Amino acid sequence: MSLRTALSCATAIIAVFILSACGTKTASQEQQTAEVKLIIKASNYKFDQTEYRVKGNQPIQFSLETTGNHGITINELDLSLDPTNQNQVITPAAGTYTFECSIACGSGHKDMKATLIVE
Ligand SMILES: [Cu+2]
Repeated sequence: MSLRTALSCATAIIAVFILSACGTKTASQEQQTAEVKLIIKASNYKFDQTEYRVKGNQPIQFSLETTGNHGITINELDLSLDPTNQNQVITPAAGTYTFECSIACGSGHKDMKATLIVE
């Protein structure tokens, strides 16, 4: 085995360890609680605010409280909430994220839009 091969093997092994460490972290986040919470309420056919503000770079528990079949997806943040999955903890990066209802819920669906501002 050449030195180069040995090094790439070692790199691969280290990468596996790092990935499994990340996996452990994700598992603990699946408890889905954090001290900082943002509750987004959805109903037919609006969100309770047009603009939500949070301080970023900390774990935030996003909670969807919904009357009716509504959801939120923000792909950039890997955030996805719906009536069957109402809580998710993420550590969002600063930015402005517009989102809309992710479920084809009815006649007012297209009006269900809001903005998340992460400071
Ligand atoms: Cu909808």
